[in-house]
Amino acid sequence: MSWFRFGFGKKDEKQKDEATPPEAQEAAPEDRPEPIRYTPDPDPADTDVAPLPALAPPPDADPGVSAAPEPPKPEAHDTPVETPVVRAEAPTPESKGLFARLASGLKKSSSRLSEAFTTVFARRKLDDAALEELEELLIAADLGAAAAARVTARLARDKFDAEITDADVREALAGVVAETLQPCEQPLDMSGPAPRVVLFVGVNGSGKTTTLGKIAVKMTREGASIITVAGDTFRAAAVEQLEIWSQRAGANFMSRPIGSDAAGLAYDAVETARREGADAVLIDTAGRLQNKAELMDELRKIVRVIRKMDETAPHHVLLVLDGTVGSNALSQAEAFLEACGVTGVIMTKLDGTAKGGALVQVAERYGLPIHFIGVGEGEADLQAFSARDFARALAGLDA
Ligand SMILES: Nc1nc2c(ncn2[C@@H]2O[C@H](COP(=O)(O)OP(=O)(O)OP(=O)(O)O)[C@@H](O)[C@H]2O)c(=O)[nH]1
Ligand SMILES: [Mg+2]
Repeated sequence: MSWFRFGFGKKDEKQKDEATPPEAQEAAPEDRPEPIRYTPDPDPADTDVAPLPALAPPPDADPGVSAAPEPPKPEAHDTPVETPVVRAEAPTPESKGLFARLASGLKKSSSRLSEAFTTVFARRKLDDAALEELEELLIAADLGAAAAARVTARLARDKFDAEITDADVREALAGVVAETLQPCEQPLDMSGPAPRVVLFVGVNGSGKTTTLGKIAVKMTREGASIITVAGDTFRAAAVEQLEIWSQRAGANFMSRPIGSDAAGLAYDAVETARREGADAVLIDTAGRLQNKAELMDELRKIVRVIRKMDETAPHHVLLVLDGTVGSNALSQAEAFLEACGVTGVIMTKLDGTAKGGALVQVAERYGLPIHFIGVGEGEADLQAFSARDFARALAGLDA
């Protein structure tokens, strides 16, 4: 079963109009994610960033810092470029295996809750004291005050003064969580004029590079031509890590020597992708704590510089959140949203965390699209986000 659906092989009327410079093209509204985006002012100080001549190597070439130059392929722009549409599939019976994976991943979260439910509701009617205790418990499980209050309100409405079971609480919890997350369940839409530019941001170690690698693998398997960009120019190991993922994916890979300007590399990559007719550019960035102003400024610069090449880009700014950090995810979302206009969220490490409930708080406060969740380190461990599955797994219920 494919995790993504690409629209290859069909002419898309939203494709690039060759008569219009890409800079002047407007993405159709439906091509854009939710309009939760920060629009930095153009900064003339950045005009010194010059396009560099590096070219993407062919997919089967050994990816490297300076790929052997290839002649440009103007024909890629003369004929309609097939547009990839990366969408999550609707949950089907075949996705049961995936649910089992998520459920076992979220077991720590769900068993923490279920132990608590058992304690609170053993031999007890649903009275005010029990409701209060339950609410505290849900808050402690990183669900946030608002969602916790809705769960208890629902139980109070349906079951007040009655004997209630564990299952009643779980169903109420799953229902509220699914409703909260439902509007955020959105596929990563890669339709629109190529190349689509995707920036991966987040704090140190949240899973950016791994997630980018997983997505690159899925996309290239569906036939997309991808350029991966080692925008973490601080650490050699980070460059190497992405290069390995890119080889695995058969994606073109671009990097620059350690210490180089990440924004310049990003600009170069977008220019290369346009020249080469690549479908998408996936740009990794260095991890940065959300309270480090200088580093957050570097992200702003990357976005500004990319916009000089294509004012509609980056088309997605994906915030990669580590599912084990709990409520700290909120301040991360706030800071990255302000700095670089996050358009969507991916939560990783949901395999084995007791803090998975934090996703509910992020959804509640910021309403950002949630595209995927990470449930392991391997390339298959990336799931299209399903609000219902997440909610049921969190509540310890079957699919
Ligand atoms: N269990 C688990 N581990 C993950 C997941 N995603 C990433 N990891 C691991 O988390 C660690 C950090 O992942 P990276 O992809 O290097 O994180 P990063 O955000 O790029 O890190 P920096 O570049 O240092 O900021 C690695 O060991 C990954 O294998 C996941 O969904 N589940
Ligand atoms: Mg990294």
